[in-house]
Amino acid sequence: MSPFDSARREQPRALVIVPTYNERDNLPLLVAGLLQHPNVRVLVVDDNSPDGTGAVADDLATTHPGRIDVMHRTGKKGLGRSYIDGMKQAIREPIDVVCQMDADFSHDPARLPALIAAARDADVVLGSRYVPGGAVVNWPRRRRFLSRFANVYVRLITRLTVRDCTAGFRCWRRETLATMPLDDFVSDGYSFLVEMLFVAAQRGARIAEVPITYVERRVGESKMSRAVILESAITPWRLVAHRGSVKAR
Ligand SMILES: Nc1nc2c(ncn2[C@@H]2O[C@H](COP(=O)(O)OP(=O)(O)O)[C@@H](O)[C@H]2O)c(=O)[nH]1
Ligand SMILES: [Mg+2]
Repeated sequence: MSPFDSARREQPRALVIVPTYNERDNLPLLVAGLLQHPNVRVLVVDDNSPDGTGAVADDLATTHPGRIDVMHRTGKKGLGRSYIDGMKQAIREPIDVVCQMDADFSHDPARLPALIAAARDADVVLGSRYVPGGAVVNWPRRRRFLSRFANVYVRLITRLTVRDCTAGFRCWRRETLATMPLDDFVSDGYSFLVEMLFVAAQRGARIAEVPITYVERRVGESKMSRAVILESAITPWRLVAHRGSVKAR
């Protein structure tokens, strides 16, 4: 065995969950970027995208046997449910860390190793826009403001101390994720991300942030909606109201 082989083996084994809805043009490039890294596998969770992303994912799975899995769901049931279903499968796999990221290149696959490396000393790692070195590119002023405001709002109400509570690029130690009450999460979208982080913090998880540059998608459409924003406004209050039950679980 060459030293190179053993170095490869020492890299943590990662499974990256990528939820997709109409990401046909983005997915092949994203997968190519992710598979550059050793010991990385991908789980695509597709909500029966009308644009045929599911079939594109199946083709990728055939081209890269053992490295891509595809979970087909029956319709658009939301980002939160997709992540939960993906995570339930992921925690049963022989891996060290479970990562989550968007399919639209807002999260650069080249940053994945930095998140995985930080999980050596943390239970959850966030790819953060709002720590020194982090940045947002191509967001209109309104979207920038909304995200900044959301973070101040969430931090004030929940007392979370991380800078980017709505970060969607994350890496979990598998054991940490396995102890999370996945069936109890009820929210979707950004709220889901905040809810998971809140519960992890309540349970004493060590949370780290590594800087990322978040780039707004160039291809396809955002699924951000008014309902998503409304849910995000209510969720922090709901979380603190039920704080006790979270801890006890
Ligand atoms: N499976 C699944 N994926 C979704 C759903 N909604 C959004 N996504 C995916 O979640 C990621 C983030 O969504 P996006 O629309 O870019 O939201 P934004 O970045 O907040 O504007 C992308 O990979 C989407 O394809 C959904 O209902 N189901
Ligand atoms: Mg996006």
